[in-house]
Amino acid sequence: MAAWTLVPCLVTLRTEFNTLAPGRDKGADGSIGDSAHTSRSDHTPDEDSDYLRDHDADDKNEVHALDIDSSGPWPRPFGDIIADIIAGERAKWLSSDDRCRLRYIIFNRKIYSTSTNFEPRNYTGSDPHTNHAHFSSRYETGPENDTRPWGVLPEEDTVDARELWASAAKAARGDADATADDRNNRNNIVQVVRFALGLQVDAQTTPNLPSGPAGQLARIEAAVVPATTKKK
Ligand SMILES: [Ca+2]
Ligand SMILES: [Ca+2]
Ligand SMILES: [Ca+2]
Ligand SMILES: [Zn+2]
Repeated sequence: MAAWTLVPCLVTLRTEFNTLAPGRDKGADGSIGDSAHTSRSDHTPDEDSDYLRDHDADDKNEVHALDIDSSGPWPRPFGDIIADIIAGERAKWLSSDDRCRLRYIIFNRKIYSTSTNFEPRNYTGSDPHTNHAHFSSRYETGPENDTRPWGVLPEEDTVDARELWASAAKAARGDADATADDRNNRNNIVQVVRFALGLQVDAQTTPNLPSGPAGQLARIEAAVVPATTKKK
């Protein structure tokens, strides 16, 4: 059997490393190892190996290991990235309602494995794994195909409404340490509130406020719009 694929979870992991550092050195990267029928390495396509063939439930010829060159250059230390991956896998492994995807990681003379709840043990193999990290995945179909983020990439910025409001209030009060971001947040909130109340107004013009909902607008504006932007 010649054609083979890397299991989807490890494809996602590799993609995250590539996205984090598009120009990284890939000299020590690797997925497929040898295809000898006697090989027990996770780098060997499983259906090619007499030993691995029955490790999983399917007949897809899959590689269950990935090597990532450690040299980067990375935007943050490679060891920190590996530590984050280990922490994520450990949390899933110890959780009663989640499943980790890795059986073990080897990096920098240490091995972190499910058998020790991902606590480090000394790795004494001939290759100290300093120029690359090795990831071996599980053979169960669920974890093989689990392509949730690995945490290699920074999380998307999220907006906390309370933080946003506190920031806008800072600008509205004219606090000495209010920043340009605080003023932008204030202006954005004012625009959203005006839009929500159906008032088409120029930011530099004091609206001629009718009664009703506009009364609320007046109170909100009093709170968030500094006096300096109001026309006398
Ligand atoms: Ca199989
Ligand atoms: Ca499989
Ligand atoms: Ca397979
Ligand atoms: Zn390896």
